[in-house]
Amino acid sequence: ALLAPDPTDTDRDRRLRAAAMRVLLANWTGSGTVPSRSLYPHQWSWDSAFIAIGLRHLSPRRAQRELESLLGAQWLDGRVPHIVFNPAVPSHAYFPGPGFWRSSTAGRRAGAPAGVQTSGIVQPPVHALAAWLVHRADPGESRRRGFLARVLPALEAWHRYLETHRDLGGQGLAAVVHPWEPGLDNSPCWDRPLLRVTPAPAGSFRRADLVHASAADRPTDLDYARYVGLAAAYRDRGYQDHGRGDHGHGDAGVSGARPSFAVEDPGFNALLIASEHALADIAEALGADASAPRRRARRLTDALVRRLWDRERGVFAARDLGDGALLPVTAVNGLLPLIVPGLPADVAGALGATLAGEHFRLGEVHMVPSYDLTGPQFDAGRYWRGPSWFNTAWLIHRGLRATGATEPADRLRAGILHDAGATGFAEYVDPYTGEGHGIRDFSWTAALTLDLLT
Ligand code: 2M8
Repeated sequence: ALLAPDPTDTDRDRRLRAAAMRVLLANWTGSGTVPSRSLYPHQWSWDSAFIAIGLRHLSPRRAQRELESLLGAQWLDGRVPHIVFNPAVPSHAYFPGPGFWRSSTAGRRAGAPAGVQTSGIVQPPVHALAAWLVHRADPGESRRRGFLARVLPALEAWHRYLETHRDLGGQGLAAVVHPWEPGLDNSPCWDRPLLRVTPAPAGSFRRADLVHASAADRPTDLDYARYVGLAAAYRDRGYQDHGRGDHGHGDAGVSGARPSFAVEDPGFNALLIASEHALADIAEALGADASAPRRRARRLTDALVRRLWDRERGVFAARDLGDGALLPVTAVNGLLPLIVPGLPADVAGALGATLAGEHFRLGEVHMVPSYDLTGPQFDAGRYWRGPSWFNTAWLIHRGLRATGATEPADRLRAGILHDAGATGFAEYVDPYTGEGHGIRDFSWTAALTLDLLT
């Protein structure tokens, strides 16, 4: 009964909608939205995309500006940075801040903007999908502001960056070079590839997150030492990649040719594919030729299935480019290809079965756990090592709905709304108890709740 949809619960929905709007209004800074006033006081890349998807129901114009302000910090090589720093926020409020990334100097060769400070890594490309959904919320307002025409070139350049510079495996998929890039920071997926990364010396940096969240809910100090060591090495290489699009390969003065962490992630690539389809929809809406993005989406889908589908386990897996092996870890990123339009029917069917099986237990636990409930690393409260998150649940809900799996989609929707309301828009929840973890009034939780209510 816990997760059963209740169509009569309209009062609850009204209150929840108003509360979600209040969170989005409070976290709006004038040109974008912070994920959280306390823990994440800057603009984050994939957060902004999810936030825009909710904000479109509150203010289509604000939703457009959310995406425009993020894309305004794009680098000349096409990358959209994972954080755009707000200069008004004190430097001790978040680590690693602008003084660590030094984008405008260390990122000069890659074309980092001069007028704004950003990080140098990326996050999943949900932006074209978000732009398309924002347009559809109010096509008149979108056309008046020339929204699609304005964002299309930036989105094209962003996808081109990922499909060339980041094709580190040479097989047509985008690789991530830091565990922060797929957005599932401390997922057990990255434990093995991270063993090759030299941790930054203890005491060489100072975490800011533990001021706002419990240590048991966050990555460990050793995780952080590796995150910092890896990011510093990328920065010291001038944020140069060595994929198909890079001419700087082997240049004098650029040390450490290959990243020590390089992984093809199924979630990241699934979102890229969904966004290529959205780019095609955007091109069609502008009366332009949509065949190139559709072709790219098909090629990426073939590569995704060929490279990352683990038929035996019935789930997608990340591929470690360090040794070329498929990582034997079952986690929520392996389910995200459910959102890929035109996924082979047997693959989609197997994913649905996995979702319902012992590893994720859809309908029996709260939302969708971030990691295998039966896995040896499972931890119900620690960040991406078990807790259920609202953005991944929203994506899986969307995939289920699109593939006609109405009954599980309805249950998941009801579960998301219940958990959002019961926890005050928590960042993540314990899949067994539903207890909120991390911070509250978290923006994408509020935004995606609002989207499901509309
Ligand atoms: C978390 O990651 C940041 C680093 O990017 C952090 O821990 O400081 C992740 O949950 C990530 O997916 C999310 O985008 C970010 C902001 O909400 O927080």
